[in-house]
Amino acid sequence: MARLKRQRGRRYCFSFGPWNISEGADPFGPPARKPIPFAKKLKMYKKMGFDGIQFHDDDAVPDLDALSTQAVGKRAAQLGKILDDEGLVPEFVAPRLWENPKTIDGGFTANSASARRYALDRARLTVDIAVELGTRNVVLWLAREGTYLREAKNAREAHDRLLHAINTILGHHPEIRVLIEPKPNEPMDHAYLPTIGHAIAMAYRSDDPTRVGGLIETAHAVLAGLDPSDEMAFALHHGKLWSVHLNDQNGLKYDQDRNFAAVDLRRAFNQVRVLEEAGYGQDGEMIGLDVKTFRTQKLTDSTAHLVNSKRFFELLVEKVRTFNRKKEAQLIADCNYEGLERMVIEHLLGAR
Ligand code: XUL
Ligand code: MN
Repeated sequence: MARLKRQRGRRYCFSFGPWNISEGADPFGPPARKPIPFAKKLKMYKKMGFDGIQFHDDDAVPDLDALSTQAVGKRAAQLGKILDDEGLVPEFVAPRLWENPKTIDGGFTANSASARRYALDRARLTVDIAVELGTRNVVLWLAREGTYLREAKNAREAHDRLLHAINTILGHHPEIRVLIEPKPNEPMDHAYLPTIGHAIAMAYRSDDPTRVGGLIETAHAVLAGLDPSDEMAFALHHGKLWSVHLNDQNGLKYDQDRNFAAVDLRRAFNQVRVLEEAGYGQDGEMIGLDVKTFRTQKLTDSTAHLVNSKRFFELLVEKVRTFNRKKEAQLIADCNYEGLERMVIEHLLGAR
């Protein structure tokens, strides 16, 4: 009972990365809006109701390839101070390994030894940045760790290399945690560690399984043909859901990063439900959003998708908390799944 009461009053903490306020470029056209400077974005977070901020390594320290390790550390420490002043919590840092010319065929799993060396160096630098900013979390979205064609890499060897990369990160700092963000495809035809099941299997093989977990993105689970709430439940079962990227996805096509709940309301309800029931957030986990606004959106309204996705989440928390659990239990006991389906849909539609 006490736990339920605590949950009722529980307030979620929301986060997003600066890349979620974007200029609207896509593979077929250049930017459609002027960029908003990073310093200005930082000032927008609190006003929009967000306390957490996510980073790629070069969001935190631009042009890091041109700087010495010491200079990178110094810049990261300066940013850490700015975040403190703004009252913002750094949630994670992720090495952006997919844009560098050295990693065009992958980083950790590249066939080229020098590309692999670069990827590991950059992962260690990401750890240094995370420590200076004040977060334990390093996220690995393994963008180009996969193949355009199946024969291009030795997949078994690639998994050895991924494990080595995870262990390298763990070994670089005793408190750092690795959060694997699985995605099955795009930009590659097939990515390694395409689902949370793969990620968690790898976590248990690592030098310190207690420091390897996952971040689940709604759209990525849908792209794998899986139900995001079941993927979350699987990670929660293992005590390994350490962050989420809530958004939505309209079927099996390019990664859309649509507003949370905007495509499939019921699927979103079930994600909120699984998080709420597990007490997600009570150990500092954040509700991260990885959403993109439409290319057509005007600059002045180009953050509405973040505020709206947060609102949709909060409205769904209310829907979860007001779902009649007694009636639900009775319908389940009676195997009356038609009744249960009607109850869910009526609840979501606000029918009386
Ligand atoms: C890519 C994706 C990334 C990661 C962070 O699909 O979701 O933005 O979340 O590197
Ligand atoms: Mn993401």
